[in-house]
Amino acid sequence: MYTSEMLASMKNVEKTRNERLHAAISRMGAEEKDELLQEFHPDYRSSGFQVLKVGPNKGSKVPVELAELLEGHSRLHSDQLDLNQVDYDVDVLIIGGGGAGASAAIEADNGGAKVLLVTKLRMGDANTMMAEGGIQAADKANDSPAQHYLDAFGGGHYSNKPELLEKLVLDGPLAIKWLSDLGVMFDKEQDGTMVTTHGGGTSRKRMHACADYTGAEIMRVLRDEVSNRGIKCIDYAPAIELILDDKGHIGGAVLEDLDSHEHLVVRAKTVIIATGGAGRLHYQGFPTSNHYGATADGLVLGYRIGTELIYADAIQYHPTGVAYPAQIYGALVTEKVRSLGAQLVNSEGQAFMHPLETRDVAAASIIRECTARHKGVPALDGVALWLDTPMIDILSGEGTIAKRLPGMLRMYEKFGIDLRKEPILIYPTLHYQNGGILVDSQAETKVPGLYVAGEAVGGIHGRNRLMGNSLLDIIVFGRIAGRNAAASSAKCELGRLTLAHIDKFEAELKAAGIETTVVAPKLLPTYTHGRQARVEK
Ligand code: MEZ
Repeated sequence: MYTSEMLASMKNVEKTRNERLHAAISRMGAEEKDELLQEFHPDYRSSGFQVLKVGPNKGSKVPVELAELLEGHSRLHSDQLDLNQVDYDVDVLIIGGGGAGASAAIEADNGGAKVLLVTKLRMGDANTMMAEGGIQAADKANDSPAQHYLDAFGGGHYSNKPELLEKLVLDGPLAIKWLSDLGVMFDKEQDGTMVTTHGGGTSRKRMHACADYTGAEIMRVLRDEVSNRGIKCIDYAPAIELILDDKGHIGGAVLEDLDSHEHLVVRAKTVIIATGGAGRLHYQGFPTSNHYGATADGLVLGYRIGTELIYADAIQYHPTGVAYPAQIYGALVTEKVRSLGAQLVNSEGQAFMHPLETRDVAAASIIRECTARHKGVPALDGVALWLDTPMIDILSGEGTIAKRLPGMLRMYEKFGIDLRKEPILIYPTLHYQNGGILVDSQAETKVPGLYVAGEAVGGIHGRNRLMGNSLLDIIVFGRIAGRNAAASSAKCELGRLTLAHIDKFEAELKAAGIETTVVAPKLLPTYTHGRQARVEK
């Protein structure tokens, strides 16, 4: 399956393996990391960013592709719909059907609220489903939430919002228990204790996993729970605009039925944005590990009604995306592969960094190796590095890959590559938006009644998230948002519904001299045939 050029380079990896098995690689110092990031991390490439001219973050830089959407036109005119003609009238509207949305729905239901969950694709089509390696929580005797806090704070370059990070780590053990009680089958030792491993930047083994399909297992259970409770869900119905009431409180959303093109008006006393990430915007041309619907919709909807973004210029490139073969280009190779012993190795068979540096540092280091140091292996249209997977079974015992990484093994087997015997080729892939909408510790934005949970939130992870803290935040903040939205809806009297903010935003665009044909949210990635493709089938 590998080309002759790749096979020649692979010989170097095999030649040095024995020596590398016993040689410890030291971690980089703080100064070295800073220099590396500034020179090689894509967040520092000025051509990838644009300064916003309108909205709450006017004057700040965000990725060019996101700026176009944030400064795009609404899909609606303010007077296009009669907002008295309400299709759904609910207490809590949840926009997004991933782990955060589902957790919020369960807690809002516990709170006695009338809940509606709407999703652009299908319930569970979300980055949650794609998460592989695990979920962090400090629930072992040698660990503590304080230790977890310090790790995440360091990994986030000390920029995490303290009140959000505190909630994350304190609620971590509870989140694992909640998921276990619902039926998530975490990996356990013979005696029933949880199997935990390290992730990049962790000082304790606190990654709980369900083999290498942790997110899929969590989503399976959450989706079942939402369905068993009879919570109303509508698929293929993305929100295309938020609605306010005449006092500036959130009032609901307009949905678009992707089959009929009809608009549906949802009157809601509270709204939770749980729309996930932006990988499908392919910042700076990077491939992505994200699901098909990850187009930053929630950020766009929130921005237009005045919610502020934080760290929208901090993007996570997962160090190990598939670089070969083409059929799975950009897909995630879980960090757990390195937690279990695989090393990153260049074309000459040299290990050039500690395998568990934080993700931003690891991605920048790989890019440096491939560009400035010219030690990449030609793969498809670019260059890549080796991830020496056969080291895992040598270091952790034969059968470890089959047991702990069955999904990864199967994915590569389809293309004739046995990662127990051969290394694999990787390169950074666009994985996560570290930033997002600013919320307080109750998951509420500055717009009363509007909450956010999951990847659409910014600030929890600072400028760089650690592995496994995203599966944790969707549970912790999904539950907080659901609980609070239910409680606040019980006290809410909505005023007259309006879409007047669309005119206000249009006026801002005009005053800033922005002339654009872009309409947002984008809903589906550029390379789609969209609705037509579905109809033609
Ligand atoms: O948190 C993540 O992004 C994660 C678990 C990814 C992975 O490498 O498996």
